[in-house]
Amino acid sequence: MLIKRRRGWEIPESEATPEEAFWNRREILRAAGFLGLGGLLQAAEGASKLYPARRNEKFTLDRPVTPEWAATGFNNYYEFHPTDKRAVKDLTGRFKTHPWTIEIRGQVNNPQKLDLDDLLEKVELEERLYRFRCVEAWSMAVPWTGFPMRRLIEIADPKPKAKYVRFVTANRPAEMPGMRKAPWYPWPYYEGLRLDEAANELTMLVTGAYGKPLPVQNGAPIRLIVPWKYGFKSIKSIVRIEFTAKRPRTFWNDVQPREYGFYANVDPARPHPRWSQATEKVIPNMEVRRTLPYNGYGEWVAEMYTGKEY
Ligand SMILES: Nc1nc2c(c(=O)[nH]1)N[C@H]1C(S)=C(S)[C@@H](COP(=O)(O)O)O[C@H]1N2
Ligand SMILES: [Mo]
Repeated sequence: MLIKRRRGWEIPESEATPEEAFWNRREILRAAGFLGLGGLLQAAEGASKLYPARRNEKFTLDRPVTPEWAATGFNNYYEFHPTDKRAVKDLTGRFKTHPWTIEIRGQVNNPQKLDLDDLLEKVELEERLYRFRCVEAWSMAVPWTGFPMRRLIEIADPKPKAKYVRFVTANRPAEMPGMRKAPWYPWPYYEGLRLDEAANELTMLVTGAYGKPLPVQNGAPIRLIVPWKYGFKSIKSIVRIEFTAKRPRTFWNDVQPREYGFYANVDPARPHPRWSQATEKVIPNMEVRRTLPYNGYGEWVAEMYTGKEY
């Protein structure tokens, strides 16, 4: 799948798996000038053992799962295209997701640079069905594969001073054409959560969707998913996670402070300055549904808030 997505080639998995075939193929293709394919094959081989992961049945939906073609073909990812959601998936071909390192730093006892393959051996992946609500009033429902952010917090072991977590996206203009198209944005994309929000049972670090490795357009190789908040909090392709004493700045709050707050909890009663948030259009058919407070996750998260956070 990874190969097909990245290169548009058809190589059945059975051909990529056996050790001998793998090395032969790699050498042949290298000789032909396809540098880096070995890494892709290795990534695909490792990934085939991780996906699909066991579904956690605790998280159920009140609506159908969004068709995969829609969730992977309609994306907000400004680094690839700042305006055309349908164009994003076709602009991802240069983006290298393997190998991948995540830097953990700040107010922690275990600052480190973590190789993603090593991290995925330490944690247990599971699948969860979550609703996903963009601040632009569209929504979807996706089977994400990942692990609770809480596991990463345990690995980092925050000091008492740590009160917030800051996340930063990859900064690779040569591989992310939207960054060059829209140089006025304060790249790289950055987001933040309060530490208790990051440790909430719902908060996931996601590496897969639809039982497969995450496509680049959805945030490969690793993104955040915070299902009770507007989608822009769910930052993609994370390279740095920093634990801080002070509340970090966030990308959309810096760009449009009047329109996007730090908390961004889904709230049908608080309109966006330019549109209502009372309803949402469900992709791909765009049927209208009522938006739920905390996107329907109040039972898990409402107790963290006074109701005045925005
Ligand atoms: N780095 C980065 N992360 C991002 C964005 C982005 O432009 N860049 N867009 C956000 C927004 S506005 C939404 S709605 C979701 C979209 O996720 P999806 O493409 O998987 O639906 O990603 C969020 N994470
Ligand atoms: Mo969004």
